[in-house]
Amino acid sequence: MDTNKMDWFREARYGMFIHWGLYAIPGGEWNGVPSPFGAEWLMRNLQVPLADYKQLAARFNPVDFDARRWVADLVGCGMKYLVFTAKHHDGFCMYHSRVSPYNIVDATPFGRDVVAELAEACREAGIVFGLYYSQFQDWEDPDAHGNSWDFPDEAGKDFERYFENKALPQVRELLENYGEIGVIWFDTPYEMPKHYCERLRDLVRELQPDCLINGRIGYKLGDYQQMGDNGIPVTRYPGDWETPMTLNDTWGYCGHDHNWKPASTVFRMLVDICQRGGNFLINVGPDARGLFPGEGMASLRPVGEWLEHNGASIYGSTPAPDFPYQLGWGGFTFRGGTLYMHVLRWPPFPFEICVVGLVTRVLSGKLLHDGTPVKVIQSYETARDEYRLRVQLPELPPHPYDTVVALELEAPPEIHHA
Ligand code: JFZ
Repeated sequence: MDTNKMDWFREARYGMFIHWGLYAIPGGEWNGVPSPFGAEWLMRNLQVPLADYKQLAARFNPVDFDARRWVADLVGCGMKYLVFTAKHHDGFCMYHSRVSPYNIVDATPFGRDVVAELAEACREAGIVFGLYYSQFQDWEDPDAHGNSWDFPDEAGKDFERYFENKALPQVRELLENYGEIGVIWFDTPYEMPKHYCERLRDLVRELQPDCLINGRIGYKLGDYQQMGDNGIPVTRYPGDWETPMTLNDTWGYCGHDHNWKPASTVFRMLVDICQRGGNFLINVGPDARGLFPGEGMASLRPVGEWLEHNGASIYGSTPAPDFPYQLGWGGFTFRGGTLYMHVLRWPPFPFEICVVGLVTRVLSGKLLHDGTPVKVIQSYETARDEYRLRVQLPELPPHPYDTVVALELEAPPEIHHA
């Protein structure tokens, strides 16, 4: 892939996904019945009649929505890009669409263009702005995929009509009316015929050639590989890729889902993903007032504080070479001649980590966050044909979740498998 186009993506490594729409109002429950799986799937999971679901629009008035505060929170959490749901599967648009009146400006008392306000707030903050668009599923449209309860006559559906009258013109207006878009994040292409996916790809290339297309456009037409939801590769994974991750167990706001991932898990996932060469896109589902769930943010804020002094080990990082052994203490990332050890599990007395296999000479070692020198001893054991690196750490971990040791190397890291 064209390196200029991917540069911001590879530098960012860490982004915020935001799922926000009419589904934030029911918050995962309809007439007292909880929706299985994602709260944003409530309409389909509980087969809510479109006529009933649409009435949510008249109630949507998120008086606490403040785009600049959202973006300030995102920046404070150390993220470098935002992907926001312009239209999810329910077909409701969180921007002023001229294609469909089923949108936040024309159909709600709120009447403001959330995508426009977020685009501006991201521009002001230097954050890359991306848009999620559900191109195949649209439960408001009689010809799109997905609403089999209001529109049961599958044979009578004319996908071409939906594509020409809604999906394609909406992708066009998103790319024409909101400035520079960093990524168009398509989703659930399912059985969408390839030629439609190619037309979407061509439209993005025509209107904003530098806008990335994620893997869920289908048929490998995207600029990077999209992992399955919450899918982290078990080993280093080639090329550019991104893991989308829920913070609890749902993308849209769900009032009864308190299964928040603790900060320790977010740290581990960030290291796991970056050490294998990917981007981490973690989700926040704001409530119907436009507020981020405080419980979830409590897991994200410590990562942002940590990144202020350890960001060099994440932003722009690349995978370290594969070591021959699983690293029980954490993992390595690499950038610009420095190998970063992410120590997630502090060693017991004598507080030393031994790594086997690094041939390259280490010129110096230090704690990344404050520069405290760290003693490094390297040796080669002939009989076992083993290169051993011993890193001697302080008794107590300076950080509760991830202490980073920066090892300046004499040359690019060479690994030896005995
Ligand atoms: C899709 C959406 O249905 C969901 O609501 C959310 O927006 C998520 C980010 O994307 O869900 C998926 C899509 C693909 C997979 C799993 C869930 N997958 O490939 O495993």
